[in-house]
Amino acid sequence: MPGLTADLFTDDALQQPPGKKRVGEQSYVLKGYALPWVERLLPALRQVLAQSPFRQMVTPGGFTMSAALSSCGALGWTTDRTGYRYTAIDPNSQQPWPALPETLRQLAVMAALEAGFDDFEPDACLINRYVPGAKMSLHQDKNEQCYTAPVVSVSLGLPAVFLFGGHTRSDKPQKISLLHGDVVVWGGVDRLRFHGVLPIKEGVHPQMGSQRINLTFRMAG
Ligand SMILES: O=C(O)CCC(=O)C(=O)O
Repeated sequence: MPGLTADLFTDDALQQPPGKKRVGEQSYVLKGYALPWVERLLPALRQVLAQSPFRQMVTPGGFTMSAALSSCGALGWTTDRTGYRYTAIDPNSQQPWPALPETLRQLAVMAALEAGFDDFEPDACLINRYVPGAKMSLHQDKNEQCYTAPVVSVSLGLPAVFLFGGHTRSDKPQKISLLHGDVVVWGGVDRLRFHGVLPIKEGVHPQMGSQRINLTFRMAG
């Protein structure tokens, strides 16, 4: 239904009111926060992806993740049959991951500050690409060396329903609607909350096409 898709993404729909919504004791959704950065961010992202293209990774349990992944920064997150971990080397290219572009770093630092976290210096940016149908199961981010720094997550492209759970897998998650340019920051007492993404619905975003890209910044080392 191409007509319907186009209607959903008129320019009006992109004019989201900026706002800060608290979704946990130390967790915020910053509506539209990344919109002013997008023009600078996309060329930087393209360069990163030319160096370390998206690939689908396999979990230790042998499942191929539906989201395709890449990374930039000193450390990149990877998974294979031997486990989840951060590495300094891209296992595909056997070269260091691309450097974290300054624009991306600045966006992450400013968003963290906006959510009340000073001194955020990300050394890892995981880049997830979701095509319609792709999802991310509920999980905790636990491969980082310490949990004092927040997680900063930037959404681009197709809308998503972000699941923001509690500290146990069985806690009923909040369903948070995320649009192009929204940023979620969680840290402090919320740092280890379970989170995930429901399957992405079919659609075409005017700037990003038929995909959702999520950038997740962390202090991993
Ligand atoms: O795509 C998202 O919004 C969340 C990504 C995520 O959960 C992760 O990378 O750990």
